[in-house]
Amino acid sequence: MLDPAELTVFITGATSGFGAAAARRYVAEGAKIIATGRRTERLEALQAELGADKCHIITLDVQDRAALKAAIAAIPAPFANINVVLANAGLALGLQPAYEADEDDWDTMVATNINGLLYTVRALLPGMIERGGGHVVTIGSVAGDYAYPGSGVYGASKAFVKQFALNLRADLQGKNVRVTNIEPGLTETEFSLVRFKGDADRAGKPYVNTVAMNADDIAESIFWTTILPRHFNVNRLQMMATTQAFGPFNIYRE
Ligand code: NDP
Ligand code: 8X3
Repeated sequence: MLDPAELTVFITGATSGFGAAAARRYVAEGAKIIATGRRTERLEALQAELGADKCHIITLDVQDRAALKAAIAAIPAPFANINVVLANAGLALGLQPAYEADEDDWDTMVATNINGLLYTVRALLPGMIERGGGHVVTIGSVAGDYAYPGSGVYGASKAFVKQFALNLRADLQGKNVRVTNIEPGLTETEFSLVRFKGDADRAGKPYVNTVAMNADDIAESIFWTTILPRHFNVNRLQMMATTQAFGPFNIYRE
């Protein structure tokens, strides 16, 4: 296993959910992290909790390619040797069928889940290759593997992430950079609150009378893939709550 103390992890979406849980997990094991997201107060609270020697923070919207590049160029020396990128920032908006969906929601999901992830990975990969290797972890979803009504552009964006991660593997052969796409199912975070735009009643429904996964479960899986011996690459890791499974194919009848 790799020594986590040798890892410097750049995390997008560290203000909540998987990203915040991963930040805590890595620092608990001795790694350094660069925590990013749009909500500065949350980043500051995370840094106060984890310590400025272990947690550098950058207020960042992944949709802003120029800002992302400038922020990465300005990372202070103790945090500059990034060898893990956790491209986690993302969101679902709405659950309407495609013929009723809000096109602005589509734009935001594409700009964040696809473009933001691409900008993040593109900006950080050359440095990792130059320094001799590293690991890109992308956050996909079961929604990128299976269709469900209302998944629409969200699920399609996660299918994009999955294929991009696999294509990266092909490009990075011989560069000592690993790539893993993590594909979780139902996990209780702020995801649903964001999807339903702050409607807490609606957002809580997916988690009622069942047991979902939690952010620490996913952080543990992310962490595990990145400390495996260097010769070993987990390409894709799909996980669900034990309570979640598959429905039958659905046949419409008049
Ligand atoms: P949360 O809503 O709890 O966290 C999402 C994070 O993404 C926040 O830190 C948010 O930070 C950040 N983010 C959103 N938009 C931007 C942006 N434009 N720029 C920078 N950061 C942004 O949800 P999760 O932790 O659950 O989601 C994390 C990832 O996991 C997402 O990609 C999601 O699609 C995926 N996922 C979630 C599942 C679930 O059931 N929870 C299952 C499968 C995948 P801020 O608002 O401060 O910018
Ligand atoms: C989030 C999981 O099933 O809500 O990616 O789309 S799901």
